[in-house]
Amino acid sequence: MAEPVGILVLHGPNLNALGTREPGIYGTTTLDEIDAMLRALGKEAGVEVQCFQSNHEGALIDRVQEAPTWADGILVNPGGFTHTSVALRDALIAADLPVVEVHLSNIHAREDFRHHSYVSGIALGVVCGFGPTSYRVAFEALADHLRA
Ligand code: DHK
Repeated sequence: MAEPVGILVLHGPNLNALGTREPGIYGTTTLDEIDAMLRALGKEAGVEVQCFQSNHEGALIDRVQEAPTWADGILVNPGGFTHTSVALRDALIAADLPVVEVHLSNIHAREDFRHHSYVSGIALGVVCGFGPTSYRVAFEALADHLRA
């Protein structure tokens, strides 16, 4: 029988405020609702899912460093750290797990500073622009990759 698959879901700064934060851009779905959807998808697919949000770069990096002890892949919305964090990128490279980057909004249709991501170049793939559906598509793509 195949080994169970584990996916770490990481959410960066300000994503705890989903639901009320700039609803015209990020929608009204809360982070708890997104995490519940991902856990349900994981349950259906036999994938262990652990979700973690932090507003602190170091706390996110700590989780990435621990991930290889139990996870097979990482789904990450780094929030604003997408566009600033060499340190998070370095941690993801060192963890040596497949990474899928996800964003609710289409970062390429927004301000210029959001067009560059430190994560995209080391990611298996990127899904952005579809609100909570971005997470579902990204999760399924990562789970399929891990099962293949
Ligand atoms: C979330 C954020 O917090 C922003 O800083 C990014 C991303 C976009 C999102 O669309 O999920 O630029």
